[in-house]
Order: sequence, then C-alpha cells, then structure tokens
Amino acid sequence: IDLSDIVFSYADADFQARFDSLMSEHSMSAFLREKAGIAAGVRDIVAAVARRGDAAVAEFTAKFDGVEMTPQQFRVPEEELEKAYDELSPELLDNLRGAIGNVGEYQKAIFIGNRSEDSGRVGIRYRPLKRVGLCIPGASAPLPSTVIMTAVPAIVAGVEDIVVISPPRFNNSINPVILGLCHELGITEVYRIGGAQAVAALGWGTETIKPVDKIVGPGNDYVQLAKKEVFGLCDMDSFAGPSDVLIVADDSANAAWTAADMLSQAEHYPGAAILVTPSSGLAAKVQSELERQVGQLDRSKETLECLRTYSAVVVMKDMDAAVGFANHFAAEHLEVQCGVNSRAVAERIDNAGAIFIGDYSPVAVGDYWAGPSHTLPTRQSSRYFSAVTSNDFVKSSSIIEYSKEQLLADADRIAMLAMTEGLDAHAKSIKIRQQQ
Ligand code: HSO
Ligand code: ZN
Repeated sequence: IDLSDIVFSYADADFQARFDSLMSEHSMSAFLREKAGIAAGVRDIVAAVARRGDAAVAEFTAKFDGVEMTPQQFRVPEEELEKAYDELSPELLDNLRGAIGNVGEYQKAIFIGNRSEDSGRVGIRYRPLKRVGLCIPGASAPLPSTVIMTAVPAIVAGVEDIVVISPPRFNNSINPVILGLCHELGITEVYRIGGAQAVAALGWGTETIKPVDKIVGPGNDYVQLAKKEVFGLCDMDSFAGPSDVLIVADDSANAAWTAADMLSQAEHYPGAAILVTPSSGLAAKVQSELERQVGQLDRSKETLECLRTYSAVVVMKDMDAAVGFANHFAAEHLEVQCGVNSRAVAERIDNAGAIFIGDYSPVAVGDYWAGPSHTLPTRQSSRYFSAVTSNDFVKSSSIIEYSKEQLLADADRIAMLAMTEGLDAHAKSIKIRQQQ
C-alpha cells in the first residue's frame, strides 16, 4: 500500500489546489451548492409525508430501505426491547452503564436548566422540551453509543417523551444492542424507520407518530437535510453528517498512535482524517504507519478508500500555520498531540466540536466514554454549532416582573419610546398606570 499521494506540503507548487479540494470535500457551502439535487429530493419526500402521513413513510421505506411494513409495524413492540435487553451480556451491560454514568454526570454538571435567575425585575426560567426525537444510525453501520450520547443529555434535561428512529435492516429488525439500550434507558417509543421520511414523520407527525419538539442526532445527508426541512415545526441540532478529525501534532507525537487515530476516523467512511503538522519527519512516519496499519483492520477496504478520497497529511510551515489551518477547517473532532505544549496549542483553537488534548485522549475515548456527547457539528459547522448537551433540551421563558415603583420610575421614558414608533396604544398601556 502506497499512501504518498495523500501527503502534501506548504512548499509544493500545487499546495493551494490540494488545500482547496480538501476544503471543498469538507465545507458546508460546497456541499449545499453541489448537492442541491439531494435537497430537492428531500423536500419532495418531506412534503409527501406531510400530505400523506404513514402511507408515504411506508412507501419510502419500501423504496429506500427495501423493507415492506404496515404503519402498525413501524413501532418496535416493547417485548422486543425487553428481549433485546435480556440478551445483553452482563459485561456489555456493565460497560454501557459505565458510559451512561459518565455521560450523565457530565451532562448534569454543565446543565443550566435549574440555574434559573430572577432579580425580581427580570429573569430567565428554563423548562425541558416535552417530546424529542433521536436519529440513531442503523442499517449497515448501527451505532448503539449514539443512543447514549443523545438520550442521556435529554434525560438529564427532564424530557418526558423520548422517541428513537432507526432505519430497519433487511428483515425489518434493528440492531439488538440499540434496542436493549433503549430499554435500559427507559425509552419505550422506538420506530424502525429512517432517512428523510422518518425525520419528516417526527416533524409533521403522522397517524401513528406524534410530532416532536426537537430532532437530534447523526445521519446521512438525507437525514441532515430533512432536519433542516422540518426546522420551524420543531427545533433541530447541528448538521451531524460525515464524521471528521483534524489532528494537530508536532515532532513529539507518537506516529503510530497518530496514525491509529486517523484510521479510527477513516473507518467511519465517508468522513475525513487529516493530520496537520510542521514536522515533515512526523508526516513521513505517519504515512508509513498508515500504510502498515490499514491492512490489519476489519474494514480495511473502506478505511483505505476513505484515506485516499477524503484524507490528508499536510506539512505546514510552522505551528502558527497549522493552528490557522485548524481554525479554518473547523473540525468536528480536533486532536492536539504536541507533548507538553498540547494545552497551550488547544487554547488557540477557536473552531472545533470537541477538542482532545494530549497523547492519551484519542477520539474513541470521547466516542464511547468520557462524558461529552459524540454528536457533534460536521462539515465546518463547528464555526457556529456545538456538541449536543443537556442544555439543548430546554427552552427558556424570559421573566419580567416590575413592581409599582419600578414601573413608575421609568414610565415616561418607556412611553416616549412607544410614541417614537407611533404606537400610542403601547404608550397608553404604560401611562394608564401612572393615573392612579
Ligand atoms: N465518531 C462518531 C461517533 C461514533 N464513533 C460512534 C463510534 N461510534 C461521530 O462523532
Ligand atoms: Zn467514531
């Protein structure tokens, strides 16, 4: 295996062209420009579900997932959840509980929902969303950990109804670990539907599925674009599309570990695994480690394909340039492997969904275990979106409570602002309180 093609340097004549093509694979603007056709298709699917409900969901499920179901079969019977739960090995259940515990603890610690502030004049009060939908990848790439990373923040926030959608596999089943986990977490409403049609069903509601207040979770381009399409009917999280990692490393990095981290990302094919480093020595070592390790993986074919199509090892002039690249790239996952300087380098990162600092924080520790959700903004959208947290499952009400004295003190000034807008009824609603 020869991966010299994926390595390039600031000193190469074609650096800018290579850089631009890397960015266009990754950027949201390029995606939305080039895939306008997908967006139009998604709009049609969502409109059909809005109009024809369950019948349309069943048709699209037959068409895209190759599974024939009546609407009564969408929902997984509770006995099936229980059975899947009973079949989890004690060791797996124990480890899932370890992850659930870490995620719960972290999400509680950062929760703003019970820190209501009230000064007696103005305040803010939080209440949980009542009903939310979670998109859990299924079919060929089921990710049970995503149940934990989306459901636990919602549970911590106090959401009452949590609904899971996950696309059906060949025999209209869902990965049993996903089902067992739902039971462990007390989630009873699980539908074996996926894609844009399932998101549309959550947004619009159908005869069998009640609409939700927010849709959260990863999925392919259809799922992400469909969330956008129902935004307004409900809220949505970030654009959690093809996964990516950007690693900023210097000479002190362990090349074998860096390569292993890139491969763990490329395994998510499609996605991107990129190393930026001022060290050409490290770049060469990582290239040969990638070549050595990729063949040893279960999914070596897809992983290699992902390295060749979307990934790169980029040598930059210095650490400043590497950090500049990282901020421009706005990664979903950003690893810093710069020895004792790792924290200082991480401090200079403005755009990243999650930052993994030092040699002992590979992305996988966050994917499964540490606490912060692995549901993160992709396609450069960490410039403005964040990881899913418990705080995403509350909405706030502003509180305004003036006393007589407080109102009378400012009544004239408020009334004047109203008159400036020509809204005398507004002004009078203030002034009428002065005449007593
Ligand atoms: N890296 C993925 C999450 C995941 N990895 C789930 C393994 N399982 C997106 O952050
Ligand atoms: Zn992962």
